Amino acid sequence: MLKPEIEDGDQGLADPQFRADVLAGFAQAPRAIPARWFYDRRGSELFEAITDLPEYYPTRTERAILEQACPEVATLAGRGRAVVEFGSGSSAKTPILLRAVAPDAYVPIDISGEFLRESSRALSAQFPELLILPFEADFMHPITLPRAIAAVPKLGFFPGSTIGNLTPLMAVDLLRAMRASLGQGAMLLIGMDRIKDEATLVQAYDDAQGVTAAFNLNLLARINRELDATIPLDAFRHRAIWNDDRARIEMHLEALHDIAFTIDGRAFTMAGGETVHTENSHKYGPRDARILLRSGGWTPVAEWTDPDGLFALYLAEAQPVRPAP
Ligand code: AVI
Repeated sequence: MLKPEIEDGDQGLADPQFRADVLAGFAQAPRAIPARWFYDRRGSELFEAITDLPEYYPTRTERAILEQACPEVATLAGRGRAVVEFGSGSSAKTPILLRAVAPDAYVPIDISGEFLRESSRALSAQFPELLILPFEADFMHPITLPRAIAAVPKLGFFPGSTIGNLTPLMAVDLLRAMRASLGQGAMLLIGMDRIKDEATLVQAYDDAQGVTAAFNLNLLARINRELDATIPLDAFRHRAIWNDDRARIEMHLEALHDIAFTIDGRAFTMAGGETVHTENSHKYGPRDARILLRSGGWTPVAEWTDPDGLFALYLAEAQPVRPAP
């Protein structure tokens, strides 16, 4: 992920990429660690808890939009497609789409094989007639989908506003990769969170129960556990800030006072007030979303929102590949 990567989260060999990202992230200015490292087992549990919070409107709002929109999606997409879900995770919203579209096949793609197999098993109990082809892959780059669906037109599914966790430049790269992976004639159903008043946005990422704070701080606990680090957790606080210029919520971990610690034997210091930037969650107005889709090689064909305009779902079709000029 972009999406939850389930790992032991215990001792044992740390992922070399995790070590490299953390060491580089603490050494650079401003300090920053990629958000994908939130999702060890504890982080994934905390994210699930976030999706149930009263302040975190995106999950329940998108679910309601899907319930209303999926019959129309089925009409617009037509029969005989294969649904390909990117970063399927627990496939929580998938049954709504599968029931409406009745696809020829369902291909959940996730970077975590264990998670993928677990959720595919659960889904096949619910849809015993459906051909389910779990596919373990990093979908940030174009991928070759299973041969069994080579001749079938695809309907990509990317719910959750996970696209918002990428910078616009990376989001365009991802949309282009999806178009390359899904091929000619493909369609894409994608959720994007909308720009709205600052208070609603900040509360969604800084809830009263402190679950999002625990999710953010768990990254430091994971670094201590897996990279033999000595970061004093109680010397940090969670911050959620609306960056209006970039139309995004930023999550940071702020040092409360001057501190010194080691990570994998390397010494670091931070001054009180300094932060580590841990996540971006970009929000898109209706025009922004359509421009983003077009830049990524997709033509919007329909969009749905909730009565309060909090969240939006877009159906788009792959722009045909034209020979130059
Ligand atoms: C996974 N992603 C879409 C969530 C979001 O809203 O950006 C991650 C999240 N971070 C804090 N709360 C939720």
